[in-house]
Amino acid sequence: MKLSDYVLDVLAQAGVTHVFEVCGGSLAHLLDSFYGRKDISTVSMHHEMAASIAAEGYARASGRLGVAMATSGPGATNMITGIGSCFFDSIPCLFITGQVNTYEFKFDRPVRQKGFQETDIVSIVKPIAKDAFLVEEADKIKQLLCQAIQIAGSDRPGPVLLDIPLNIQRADIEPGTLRYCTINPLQPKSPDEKALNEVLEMIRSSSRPVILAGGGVRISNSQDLLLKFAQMTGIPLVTSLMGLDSFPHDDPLFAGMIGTYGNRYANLTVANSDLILALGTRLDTRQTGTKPETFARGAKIVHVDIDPHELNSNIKAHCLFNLDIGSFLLGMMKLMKSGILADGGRLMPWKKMIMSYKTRYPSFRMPKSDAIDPNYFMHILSEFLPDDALVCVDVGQIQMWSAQTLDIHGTQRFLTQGGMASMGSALPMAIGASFAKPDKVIVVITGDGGFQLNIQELQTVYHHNLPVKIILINNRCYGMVRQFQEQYFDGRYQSTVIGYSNPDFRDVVSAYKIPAARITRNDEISDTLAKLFDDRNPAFLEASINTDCKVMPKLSVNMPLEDQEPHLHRDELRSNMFIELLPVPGGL
Ligand SMILES: Cc1ncc(C[n+]2csc(CCOP(=O)(O)OP(=O)(O)O)c2C)c(N)n1
Repeated sequence: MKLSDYVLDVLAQAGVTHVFEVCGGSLAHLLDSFYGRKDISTVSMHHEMAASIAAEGYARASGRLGVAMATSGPGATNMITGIGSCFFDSIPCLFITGQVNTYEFKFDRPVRQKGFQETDIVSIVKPIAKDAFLVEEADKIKQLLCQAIQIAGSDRPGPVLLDIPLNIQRADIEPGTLRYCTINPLQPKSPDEKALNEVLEMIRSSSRPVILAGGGVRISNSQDLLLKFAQMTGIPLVTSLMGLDSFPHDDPLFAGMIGTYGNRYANLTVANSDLILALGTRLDTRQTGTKPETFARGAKIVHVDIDPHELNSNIKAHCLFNLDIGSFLLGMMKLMKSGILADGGRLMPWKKMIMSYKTRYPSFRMPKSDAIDPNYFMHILSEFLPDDALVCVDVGQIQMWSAQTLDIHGTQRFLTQGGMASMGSALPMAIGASFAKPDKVIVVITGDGGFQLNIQELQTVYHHNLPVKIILINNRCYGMVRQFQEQYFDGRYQSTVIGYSNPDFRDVVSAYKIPAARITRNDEISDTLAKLFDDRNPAFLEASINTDCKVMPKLSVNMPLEDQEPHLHRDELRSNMFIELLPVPGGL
């Protein structure tokens, strides 16, 4: 059979239903193999960056392998952003690039290029992929394909790239006789019972414990176990940005998102804890503050991560588990069967304190003027979001306003890029998510800057009539960088306001035949959102806000997690603390 047909057979067997691509000569045979197939189809995008991120969105939304394809040269290099994002955020994706015929390769010759668009994509992506292979011989396809799929999904997931030259794509193969590789996926390690018992002891003797849930919880599909564990132990829980949708926000144990732009109540909770169970989180400086030694100074830390290199990397923990989160939680719950952890009210004072943080420092306040307040907008949006909506969030201030205030509950998801944090990622991510979960309403939250990076994908939304609701928060600038310039560059808004402009988005969106509305006042939010979610058709809403809106609270460089801007009066901050304040604000 033709090798390109075989590739699609294997992908379909692996559960892949859609492949996101932009066509090109070097992809010709692979694309031709889709013709007439019912079990697997293409989604033709309008930029390979968007195709790569759509595959990422498909994988994030479904937990299944995401696949994108692009032609050699510019097609391949345009996919780098999505590949890197999957690497940093541990998303299982396979990227297939077409390549010039092997007999057109330059190999070791000291020329820059031989075949048209010949580009060594394998070497280019190796530092940001779990692995990358060039299929040089047809009879290796079975082995390499199976290896690529397994590597992408196993252990700590991530992207793998397969570069398939044209003459290999069209080769005739006999799959039954091909070499096959047997990779033994890492057997889940069983937790060391003695170490788990130590953790139990630590929990029992702790009076201010907190669980910190990261992206690893969802990646290991452990969100249900986590809920059970939290409820069994009664331990309050905060999340990182990546872990935001790993726990229902309407559960009384939920205490917000921590970090530079985290909720003040979440940061205070972590700062004052005496025990942190950090699950599937890197504890990077956006979570801990730039001086890790100031982070949760009074706490013992138990750190669980599937990747041994992440343990003791930024923060030194007291107890380390190189484990899948599910194995850790199951191990703990097995020990707890004997009922030793019944909370019995011991944690009540701690929970009351967390409640008082929440009441005093809420994630939004009632606006005092007509102008749309972005946190208030997110609060109202939560009321209208369907219980199973998938929210895809772009990068910038809008990412932080959404994360601070949206109430994620039910089977809602919050999908956003953490490590790569590429502007323009939300719309293609929503397209991928929509194909993975066709029965769900997908919501895009984007800024005016980010929207323009992949605005062409409105055509993909229109073409497939996807139930994608796009919400654009328009501050007419690159707000996140502008805020930075206001703080650190005396308000010199070079390239964020100066030199920046955007079009009338309603006109642009209408040209793609998607209905578009615009609001400017808080009192318009509810009615417009009600209309937006009235049906399952694509729709667009622009909410215009003031250019100088800021994301607050914010943790500045060198400051300890509890001391965000706007700074609390010293006495007020002290009244919130169980542990000693640092002598000078931010200084050590
Ligand atoms: C591809 C890319 N280029 C540049 C950046 C740097 N960057 C981060 S946030 C941001 C501003 C985003 O502006 P906008 O989309 O309007 O959202 P806002 O911050 O105003 O809410 C920029 C330029 C980035 N993250 N990604």
